[in-house]
Amino acid sequence: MKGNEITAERTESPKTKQEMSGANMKMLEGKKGIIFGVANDHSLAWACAQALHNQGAQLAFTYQGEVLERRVKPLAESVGSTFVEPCDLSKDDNIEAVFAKLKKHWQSIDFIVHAVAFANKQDLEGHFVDTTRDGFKLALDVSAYTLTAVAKAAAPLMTEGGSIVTLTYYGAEKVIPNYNVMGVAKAALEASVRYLAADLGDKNIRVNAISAGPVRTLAAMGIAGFRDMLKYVADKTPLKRNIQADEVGKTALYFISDLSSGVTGEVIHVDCGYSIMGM
Ligand code: IMJ
Repeated sequence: MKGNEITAERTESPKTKQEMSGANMKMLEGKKGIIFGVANDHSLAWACAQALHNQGAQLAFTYQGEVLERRVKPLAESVGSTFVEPCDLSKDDNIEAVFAKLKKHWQSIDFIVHAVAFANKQDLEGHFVDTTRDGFKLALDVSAYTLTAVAKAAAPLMTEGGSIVTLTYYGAEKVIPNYNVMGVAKAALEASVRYLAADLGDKNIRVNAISAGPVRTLAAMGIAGFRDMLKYVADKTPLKRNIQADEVGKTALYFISDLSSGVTGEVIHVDCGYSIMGM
């Protein structure tokens, strides 16, 4: 036996310096997960997808409606995804259906990226006090409850533990002009992260949120004065700039990889330090 081992060692090709150091070992090789909320190539969900794909993760995607289908399908294809399905997260049967298909496709999954929000346009201008009951319900349903809905559906598939990551914004903590009902929805989302983390911890499922600084995405397009907001924020941050989408992607990679194995229920700010400033 000893002799065989020595022979085997001799016949192995010599390892390069890079291989020896593990520098080309991918962090998410063999990991599988689903990404909700890609709208186009500027989406923070897409930045997460790219960061995870670069580390060897296999990705599934969903879209809502034909317009998004045409945008998401080519993006998904470009990262080798073979699972791209329609899903309206405001419908329980859609969520059930997509996780049933996912179970057939992969048996189990390791992670979820939830990057989904919606409020009526008229509720993102003017005064929060004018929010209607229906507008409030819609914003909280789509932007907050959907995290709990997907966590509940995904937990049985996360047989080896898992990581769930969602996106939030500083408007959950402090009043931001025009963010209005979305601020209340994000506050509910951040509290949901903590309650879900407590519930799912015994299955080794971790739940965390990334509070991203403002970025030019579809979700920010058409927001009155968004350009001015970007400049205002950049001037005030310690780093004197706005964040880039890939910085959110890299933080998602941290949360989904083993690097964050001891972290759950957390909201991390990826905002160039904006939120630490008092004046
Ligand atoms: C959105 C509104 C007001 C101020 C805002 C934003 N700031 C930022 C955003 C400063 C950064 C973007 N953001 C963090 C969001 O969560 C956006 C959510 C959103 C955007 C729209 C636009 C189109 C629409 N409904 C929306 N619902 C949610 O009809």
